[in-house]
Amino acid sequence: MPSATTKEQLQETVRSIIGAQPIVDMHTHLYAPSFGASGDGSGREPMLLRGIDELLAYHYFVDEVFRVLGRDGLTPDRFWSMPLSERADLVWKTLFVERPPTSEACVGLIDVLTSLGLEPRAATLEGYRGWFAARSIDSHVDEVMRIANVQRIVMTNEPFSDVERPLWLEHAASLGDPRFATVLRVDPLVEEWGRASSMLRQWGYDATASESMQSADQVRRFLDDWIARIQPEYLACSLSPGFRYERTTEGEPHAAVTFDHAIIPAVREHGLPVALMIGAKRAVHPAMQLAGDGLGRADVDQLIALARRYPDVTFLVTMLSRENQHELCVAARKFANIVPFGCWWYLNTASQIQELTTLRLELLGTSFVPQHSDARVLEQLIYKWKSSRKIIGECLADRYVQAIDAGAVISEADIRGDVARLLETNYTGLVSRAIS
Ligand code: HDL
Ligand code: ZN
Repeated sequence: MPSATTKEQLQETVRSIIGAQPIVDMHTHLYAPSFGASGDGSGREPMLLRGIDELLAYHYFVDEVFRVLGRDGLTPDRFWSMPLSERADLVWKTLFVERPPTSEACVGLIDVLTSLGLEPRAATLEGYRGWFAARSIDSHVDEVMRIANVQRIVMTNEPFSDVERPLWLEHAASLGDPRFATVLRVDPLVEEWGRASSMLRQWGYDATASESMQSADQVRRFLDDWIARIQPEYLACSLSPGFRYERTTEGEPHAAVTFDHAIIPAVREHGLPVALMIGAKRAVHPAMQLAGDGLGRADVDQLIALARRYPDVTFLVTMLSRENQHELCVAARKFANIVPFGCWWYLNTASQIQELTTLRLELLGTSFVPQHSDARVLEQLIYKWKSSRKIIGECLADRYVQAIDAGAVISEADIRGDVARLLETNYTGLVSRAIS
């Protein structure tokens, strides 16, 4: 067993190396300021959310404020009838003034405030509002990325969004920002074909409501058009727990037609990975809006069927159910084109990041992407990455202690190589073709 000092020295070395490693954050809901930002005075609906009101309006806090007030008269209708500032005031009072922060999101917000040099226990939000309002957007983005040590923010770009689509159709040339990368997110094509086919027809793609091969050709044309328009690093699709790719007794699932005859041919031609985000049960409580999504355990055999059929396509995969994680790791051991990524959403908590990262290191070595922030509000990058770096570093150091105990010799260069793989090149190596 390495001596205590060796173990402490090793942990400190990992902490220092992982802290210095610039992050490529491969999945966020952040946008370049050119898309329109909170408080930019444009009057447009902001895409880049920032500042104290948006931080407190985060849908994680919606769930949590209803945990406290939901049985004492607060209803979704009443909550959503409030303006943003009133919702933020209610969250602050309920979750931060009347009780200490304990949840992941609450502790994270405190970390954001203190990391920005702000006193974390003000009675009201006025002081914070003034501070954020005084920050110029572009330099604030730079400052937050510097504090979080994030070198590139990968967006989630949605052609089926009525807010985002017009920006691309009318202002594509002005949207580019070297700090941000694009992703083509196409959930409706696979899981909401009725809505998707109707929108496709409005846009001039001859897609019929029935899930026919002819529609697949039109979906392929749609994908080619948007890949050319936004130059994505990968194509992404979130899938419900009931996602089926394999043929059933009722015939071939729609998802199979769309994957086999549109999505896979498109990503093959453009050299893109596909990110599958599996297990979100949308709108289990619709009145909660974005806070209304739940989760369910998915069938990993459906993913395996895709990976087995398309060994030349890389599937970046994150699953939302904790119960799917071990199966996903074993599937990734069988199929090198399955690359697990991130501790997604309800798994992005200290205990789950620790459990998932240890499981993945034990079964996959360093051949996965341990984390993405999923940040929706700019300043969340600070707490999400500070927490994840700490835990991923601790898990990695524990593996090194086991290896040294077995007789391995591990150098600083070895550690730097592993950390760069985990936090940068395992992802950038997959998308380099897309961004060359
Ligand atoms: O579908 C997704 O990309 C999820 O991350 C959802 O956006 C979810 O609402 C979320 O923000 N999770 O962190
Ligand atoms: Zn997300």
